[in-house]
Amino acid sequence: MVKHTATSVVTIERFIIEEERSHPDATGELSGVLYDLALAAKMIANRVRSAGLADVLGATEHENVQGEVQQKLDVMANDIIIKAMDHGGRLCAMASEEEPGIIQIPEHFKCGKYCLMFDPLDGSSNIDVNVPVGTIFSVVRKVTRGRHGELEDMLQPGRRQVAAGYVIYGSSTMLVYTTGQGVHGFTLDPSIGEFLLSHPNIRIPDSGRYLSVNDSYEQSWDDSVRRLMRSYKGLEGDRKPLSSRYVGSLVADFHRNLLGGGIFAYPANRKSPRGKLRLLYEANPLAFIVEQAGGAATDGATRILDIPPTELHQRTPLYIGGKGEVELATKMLAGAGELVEAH
Ligand code: AFP
Repeated sequence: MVKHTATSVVTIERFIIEEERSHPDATGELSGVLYDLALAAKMIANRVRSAGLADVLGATEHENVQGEVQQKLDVMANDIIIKAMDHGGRLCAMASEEEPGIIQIPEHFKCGKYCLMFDPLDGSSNIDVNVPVGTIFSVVRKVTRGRHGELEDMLQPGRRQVAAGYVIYGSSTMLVYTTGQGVHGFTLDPSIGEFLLSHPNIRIPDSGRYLSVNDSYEQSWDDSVRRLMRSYKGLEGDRKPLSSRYVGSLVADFHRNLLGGGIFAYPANRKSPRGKLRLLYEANPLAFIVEQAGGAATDGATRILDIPPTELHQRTPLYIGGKGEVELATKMLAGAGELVEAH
């Protein structure tokens, strides 16, 4: 691998190729998937950036000047990813949080050995108020034998992911990914249209700083969850209190805690007994990333990456962040009862 110095410019393409070279048996297919995703991210970033100008906010049935029906930004992001990924010959199927079933590769394109699962624009209810949103993705290897990908290929436990990442459309656009060799972050340089390596080998700090949870659900949490949150806040036990930060955009909350330390929690509650977040499109990819960065993720009873998925849009409670904070969740929620155990 080339030694990267403070002054060397490392594009995401160069980085992916160098990572591929360290695997003598790699065919380049996974590199191609990642590179196509980076391209889709640039296209989405472009739309998100001009959201206020291009009249693409919110739902609309209006036609634009080209006579095309204007779409909501999350539908646009979904279409951009599908169109960027369906023809490369590397994927055998996709699944999106925006679509009810598996997205097949059109017959006239070659099928490959990978499946892609993604949340095209997470936190999209925040777009109208200019709060960061993100794209999350997960790649697994096909396990069935036919040409097309099947449900069985998608429903693999998260520990079988071969790559996962997210893009945050914030004050700058960043793409963060892992292929199981650490977590690396790239910042989009808009002047040259390239993602450049800006955060090599991200490690989540050992001592947490932030607690990200939507406190307004407190009244419908289980008692054990309430006690856990009081411990994080230093109101019970002898822990130093964490600082509360909650954007309500998972990628933004996760990214801040990955760099600054702490925990993001979306517990089960009485209204959502399985939590809100999706196992395949949100919890699994972020769990792979956090573990690669030295952190952990659990649903309160089981390591996220060990949960056997049973359906595409399955939800799960999520506690994700630094090892110490997640261990405390596991300890305090152990045997906590049906709200937590129901995943
Ligand atoms: P939207 O895509 O509807 O904005 O939901 C975002 C999200 O899935 C995730 O990004 C947040 O962490 C979570 O929901 C926030 O949910 P609450 O509003 O219930 O706290």
